[in-house]
Amino acid sequence: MKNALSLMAFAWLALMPQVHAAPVTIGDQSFEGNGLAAGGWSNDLGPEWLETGGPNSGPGVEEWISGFAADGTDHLGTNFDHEVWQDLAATNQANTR
Ligand SMILES: [Ca+2]
Ligand SMILES: [Ca+2]
Repeated sequence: MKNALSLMAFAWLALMPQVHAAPVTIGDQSFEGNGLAAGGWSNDLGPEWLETGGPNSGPGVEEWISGFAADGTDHLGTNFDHEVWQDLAATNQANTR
């Protein structure tokens, strides 16, 4: 009987639908996409990134500070409490990575 229950439990687990993680694309994830010149900066984080106050708002910039590297040459700089985000094609589910 114990072997039959174990076999049934195994068969049930084998037939359960499985949830698989899928990669989520994050556009311009390192702010290298807008092609700044050395020492340059831009208020425009788009089209991938959105920010408080809408496109081209001043408190959020992409910048290239010579001598400072963060995964390439360009990085994000913001004023305190300024938000920058992307609306992705997938929603993060609880208890997933
Ligand atoms: Ca970068
Ligand atoms: Ca901006």
